[in-house]
This record gives sequence, structure tokens and C-alpha cells, in this order.
Amino acid sequence: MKRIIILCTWYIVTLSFLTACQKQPTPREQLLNRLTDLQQRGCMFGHQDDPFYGIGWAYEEGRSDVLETCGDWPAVMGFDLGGIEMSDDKNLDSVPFDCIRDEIIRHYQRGGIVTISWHPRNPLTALDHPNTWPEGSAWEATDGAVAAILADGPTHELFLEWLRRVRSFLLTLRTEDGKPVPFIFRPWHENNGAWFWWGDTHCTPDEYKALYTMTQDYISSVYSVLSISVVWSYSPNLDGAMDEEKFLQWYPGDDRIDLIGLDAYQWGTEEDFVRQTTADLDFLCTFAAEHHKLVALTECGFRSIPDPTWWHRVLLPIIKSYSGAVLQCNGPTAERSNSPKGGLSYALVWRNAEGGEHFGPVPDTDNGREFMQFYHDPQILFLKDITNP
Ligand code: BMA
Repeated sequence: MKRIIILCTWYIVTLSFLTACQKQPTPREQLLNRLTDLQQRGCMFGHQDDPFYGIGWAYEEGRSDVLETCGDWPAVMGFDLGGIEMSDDKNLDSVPFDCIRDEIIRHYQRGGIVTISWHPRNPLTALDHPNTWPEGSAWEATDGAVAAILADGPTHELFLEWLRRVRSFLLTLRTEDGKPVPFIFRPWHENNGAWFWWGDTHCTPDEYKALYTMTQDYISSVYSVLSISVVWSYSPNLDGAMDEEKFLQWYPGDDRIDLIGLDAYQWGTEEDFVRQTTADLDFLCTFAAEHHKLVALTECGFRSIPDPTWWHRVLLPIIKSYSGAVLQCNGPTAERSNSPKGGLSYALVWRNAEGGEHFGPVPDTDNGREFMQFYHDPQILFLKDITNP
């Protein structure tokens, strides 16, 4: 009898050990591990809507302003789902959702990293103003919209339908052989600004956190493959004076967030941009390291890049101060703190739309030529750097 018990115990222990060894990391774990490894090597360059349009062209397969400037794809590509909640065929920037799906899968298959944002229309006004701007849009920043869509709110059912549409689209992000494409999802961004209906002047911290949690729980419910393929990002806007108390008020929580981002544009003077961005990154990189989170410039740029040397004179030194091996990260004010800092995972510049709304390099222009100095820095990673280590 004793021998049987010993044998059974041995069998069970061995079996559990083998099962544990064989357990494959999920796509989400694989992406997190990859991001963590890459973060030690440098900061990836990202571009919003990269393969859809650029300056002087639109929807020509295989084209990209970044590729045509420097000969490589951005390591990270950003895509936006705004409009999917209305069952529109195209997103708020007129990109067909079918193209978005195809390019997400294509970028994943070429070894790139995908991040997805969402600018949903205003749930209180969108039905009356389905196609206008700013009426009915994410920028119609009415008070009370967040409260209205939470559980028991008058617009909760409508919002669940919106989430269902988002989830249905995300569930189609699979390769031909059925493998889910992992991606970084970044809903409810720039919430410390007043310009979106989910901004901090239009809801309370508890309402905001309930919104984030509800979105996450709906999309990643346990029976959904999205629970094993989504990396979750929280990305407030540039503040210039972030601190732990302020940050924690709105932060959805360590159990909810994998990657902390900062959306940082230069709208005013260069001096202000550098000062505010370094102050916020000082805080965020320290917080991220202490909380074991990734950190990124989830959006950044200088609209229409009036000074093309900005790439290597302004953006590059900021990124270099906050990227590379975690403990080597030395922000300008790092001497004030002994805390380890997390290095930037990526910096994504916004889309290259016509009419002055471009943030990326443009080939055969001074902007594109100056970008090369940024491109050649070994600490800035493009697709070839992350696929041929
Ligand atoms: C903003 C602008 C808008 C655009 C939106 C979503 O920053 O570029 O034109 O619709 O992002 O991409």
C-alpha cells in the first residue's frame, strides 16, 4: 500500500512538472516578454496609420512614408477603431476597417508590434449626430457621459452594444491558421485633458476607473481569446507636473495595466515641451519600474514638423535619456532619485495626413533627410532591428 502511494505521488508530481514545462506562453505573455526584452535594447519607433496613406498618396499596398524615407518599416504601428461602435465601414479618419484588419495582421506577420486606440463617439449625442464633428464625436466633451454608460446608467445597454462591436472586430485579428494576433490596446487615453468626453473634468476618478474596468472585463472576459492576447495600456496626456498622488487617483490599477504611456506633443515652445516631457517621464519611468510595468511615449510629435532638426535635436535626446537597459536610464533629473527607471519601450508619432496634419517623416523633404539622423541612432529600433536581433 505504502509503495502504491509513493508511486502515485511520484506520478502526480512528475506529471504536473511536465505539464508546467510544456505550458506555452499565451500570445499576450509572448508580447509582454518580447516588449520587456526589447526595452533593454532601445526604444522602438512607431507610426500611426503608417501603411494606409502619406503625403501625396493613399491606399497603395506596400507603401509607407517611413519605409520610403529610411528603407525600413516602423517597429510599431498604431491603428484606431473610432467609428466601429457605430457599425461604420470606415474609421473616423476614413480608413476602412477591412484594411485595418489586413494591415494589423500583415504587420504582425512581418514581425512588428501593433497598438490599437479607440476614439468612440459620444454615447449621449452620437445617435442624433452620427456623422458630424465635433457634435456627436469623441471631442464633444459633455459632462455625465461616463456616468450614463456605467452599470445602471441610462445609456449602459447602448454602450454594451458598442463594446460588443469592438470585441467582434478584435476577435477577427487572427492569422490564416487561426492564431490570435497579440496587440496593445489603449482605450480612454489622454483622460487628464478636457477634450474628450471621458476627460477628468467630465467624470470622477471612480467613474473613470469603472469605465476602464468595465471595458476591460467586457473585452477580455475569461471565455474570450482576447483574455490571452491583449496587453493593456493606460496613457494620460502630458502634464508637466505628474506626481504619484495625482496619478494614482485615475490609474486603473496594477492588476489592470501592463503598459503606462504618455501622449506628449509639442504644441507650444520647444523649451516647454522638453521640460514637461522630461518631468513626466522622470515620474512615469520610475513609477513603471517600481510597479513592474512597461512605459512608452504612446503618442508624440510636432505637427507638420516646422523645424525638421526636431527629430535629432529635440526628440532623440529625450528618448535616449529614458531608454536602454533599465538601470542605465538617466533622465535629466535622475540624480534626484535613486530609484530604478524603466526604459521607454516605444515612441509612436501620429499619422501623416494631408493638410498639415502630419507628424512622421516625409520622403524627399528636409523633414525626411533630418529624420535619417534619428533613424541611424542605434538606440532607436525599427522593424529590422527587432526582427534580426
Ligand atoms: C487626432 C487628429 C484627428 C484624428 C484623430 C484620430 O489627433 O489627427 O484628425 O481624427 O487624431 O486619429
